[in-house]
This record gives sequence, C-alpha cells and structure tokens, in this order.
Amino acid sequence: MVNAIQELSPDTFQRDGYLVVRGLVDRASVGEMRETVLRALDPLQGPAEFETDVGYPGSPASRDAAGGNTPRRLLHAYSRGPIFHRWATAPELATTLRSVMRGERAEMSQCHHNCVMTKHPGFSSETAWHQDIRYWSFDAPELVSVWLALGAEREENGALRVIPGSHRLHLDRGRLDRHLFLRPELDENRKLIDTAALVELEAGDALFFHCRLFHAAGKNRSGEVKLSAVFTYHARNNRPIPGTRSDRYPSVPV
Ligand SMILES: O=C(O)CCC(=O)C(=O)O
Repeated sequence: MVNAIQELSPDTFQRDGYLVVRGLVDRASVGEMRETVLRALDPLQGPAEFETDVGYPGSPASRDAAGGNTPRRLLHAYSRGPIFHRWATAPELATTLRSVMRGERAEMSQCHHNCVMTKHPGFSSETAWHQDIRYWSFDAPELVSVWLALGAEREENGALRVIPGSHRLHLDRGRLDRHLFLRPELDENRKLIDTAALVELEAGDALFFHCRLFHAAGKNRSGEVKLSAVFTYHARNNRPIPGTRSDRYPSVPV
C-alpha cells in the first residue's frame, strides 16, 4: 500500500518542522480509505467531533442550528478497519519516522489525532494558528503527525498552512490568546504569519509535521468534503505523562 520513499531529508524536517512526501500511498489504498470513511459518514458512525464542538470561526452555533450535525473529524481512526490499521503501522512509515526521530523507534499515540478530518463544504470552520502540543503531555514536546491526503487539498477546500521553522521558536506567553492561538492583531505575529506556506497535496501525498509547528487552515469553500487521515507518533523513549489525556490509551509500536 505504501510506495517506496525516494528521498527523505531528516535535515529538512529538523530545519522546517515539516516535509511532504509525494505519492506515498497508492491509489487503491487511498480509494479503500475513502470508501471506509464515506460509509462511516452516512449514517454517521461515532465517535466523532462536530464543528459546533470546537466553536471556531464559521462553525454552527449549536447542534440545533443549520449544519449543527456536521462532523469535523471521525475519531479513533485506527479502530475503523484494517486499511487504517495497515497504514498507521506501515513499515515504510516506521522507517521514515525513525529517520526524523533521530533513530528512535516510533509508537503511534491512540490519544491524539488518530482521526479522519472531514472538512465539509458549507459548515466547516476556520482553524486559527496553533501548535498541536498545546494540550498534549509527554516527557518532551517532540511528536510527529502524519497527515495523509485522501483527495486534493487546496486553499479553496481548506488546505493547511504552516509557518516554516516555527517549531524552533520560543514565544512569550503574551503572543498567544487564552486558547493558545497566535494573536493575529500583534505586529510581531503578523510578520510571522506573513512567512506562512500553503501545503497543497494530492491524494496519497503525506505531510509529516512537528507538534510545535504553527499551522492553520481555512474553511472548505469547494463543493466536496475534504478527507485527510491523521496519526501522531512519538519516539519509544518519549513517554506520555501518567494520568493525563495523552495516557488514556496505550501507544502502538510501528
Ligand atoms: O483542517 C483544519 O482545519 C486544521 C486541523 C488542525 O490543525 C488540527 O486539528 O490540529
């Protein structure tokens, strides 16, 4: 299911905090993932997070409002069928992760991401600039997420934007709002945001990104749902802090 990785530069990952591997997953496997997800969307098979749960700009005000039942992500993707099982623990993925984790073996966290993003036209919301690590608790803030596009991702349908190198910044607390999003009204944040790059992907492309990389995404203004499978990995020696949300389920060695 996973195509050989032609060339991969761990140095690029360490410098930019992300890298894109084109055509990583073959067409048939992407098709099987899409079918599994579309079946789970109609009728909706939980657990899911709804747009209204996050309250981001553009999300419906409540479950009773128009679009209030729009799922934002299908949770527990790892448990949603063998195709996700195989992808999340694919040996080729393990090799790539090992190279960006300085030689350590990777484990997949079942507690974070482990989802399929389902960005719907009409009722999707905007995700402001944030670092995923903000609510995660591990020995070290060194996790890597793998975002697999199950269709084309463009600005129009809410593709991710990233701030290259931002995983290496140490920002004063005042640069972030109460939910730990970058405060866009501050000049110094504006300058940082102006350096952002749009990550355009095709089906089967994968984005590897660091948990401290600032990223954001817009609404889906196209006519079709955008689907992306996202799993998060930590090195075997980087443990979740006992008793936290990051420790609810055991990690899966890859
Ligand atoms: O697709 C989006 O809206 C971004 C999602 C995201 O950044 C996240 O869940 O951390």
